[in-house]
Amino acid sequence: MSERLEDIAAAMVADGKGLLAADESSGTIKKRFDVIGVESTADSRRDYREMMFRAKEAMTRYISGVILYDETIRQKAADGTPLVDIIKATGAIPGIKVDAGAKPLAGYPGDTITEGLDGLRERLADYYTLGARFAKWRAVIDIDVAKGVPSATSIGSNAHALARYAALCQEAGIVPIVEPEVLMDGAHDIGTCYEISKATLTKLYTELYAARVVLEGTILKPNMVLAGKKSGNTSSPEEVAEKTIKLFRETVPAAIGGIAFLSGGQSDEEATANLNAINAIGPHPWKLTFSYGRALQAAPQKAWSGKAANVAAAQAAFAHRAQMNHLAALGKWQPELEQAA
Ligand code: 5MM
Repeated sequence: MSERLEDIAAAMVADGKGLLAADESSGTIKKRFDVIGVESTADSRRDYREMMFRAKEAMTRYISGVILYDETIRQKAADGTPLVDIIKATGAIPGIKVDAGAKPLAGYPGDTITEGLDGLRERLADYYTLGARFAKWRAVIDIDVAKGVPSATSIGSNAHALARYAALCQEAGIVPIVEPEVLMDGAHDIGTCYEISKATLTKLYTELYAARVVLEGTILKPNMVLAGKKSGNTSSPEEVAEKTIKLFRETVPAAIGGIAFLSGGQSDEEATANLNAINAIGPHPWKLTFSYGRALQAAPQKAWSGKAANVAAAQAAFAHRAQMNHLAALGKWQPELEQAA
């Protein structure tokens, strides 16, 4: 495969394909395993992820790349094959989460800043050797308007960190996924999500230009424009699509390599329906696909439940979700296809 950043980015958003976000840090994967009653150990995490990476239909047909966690990129399958080699054999590209998580922003209660820049140049060189050709850094922007969250300082600091990360990635021959996630956890309405997302993306691209990041060799991983979960309102896919595309047309340069959404706590089917509605009102200046964690993994996780006997059923559940999102990335999904399955 070509090693040019633009070509890697283009392959990540190839028609009808998207990314599997399997980069849960140890704390997050433990929470997921608690739900299915599985103890989180290095071996159980390996078995679970091996199950997905060996899901041939899902991986070869619908998945362009996998975002890994530091532990996983170094792990070997039960038979000794490096997990990275299993991913590569399916045609998917291995990627790596390189941020060190969102920490409280000093002086700004309720805001966070994502850490991980110190030593990043050296870590990227190591990850390149291990096979990673793209990376991910997630900034977290919460919304609590009454408390002045997010502050302009938080948006600015996170955008600046994303830009420094992105420049270091490109220096290392690695495509940066820039993920400024405006959380959907609050009680805000859809208009507030739109406004905060607009401020966030505007600042992000100002910083990326200033850092001399080559936009063609980047992927944006954004939230969709949605009402907050605690608002009690669910926006229709048509409204989500209309507002999300309006936002991107105003703030996201056409030059970038592509857009791969996070699911952010939407249900599996909601994340698929919204992606589909977004693509159905195209054509757009960018490819728009998925980079889902929870919305791709909830079903296979439940089907697997830590039992080797359930591997085939879990792989089938993963293939189904991946296929539904493949169709949504093409704007060809229909709700009836869910029932048919
Ligand atoms: C897979 O979830 C990632 C979790 O990261 P932490 O364990 O460090 O919290 C997360 O960054 C994820 O890649 C994106 O948020 C997209 O995942 P969702 O579940 O929102 O689609």
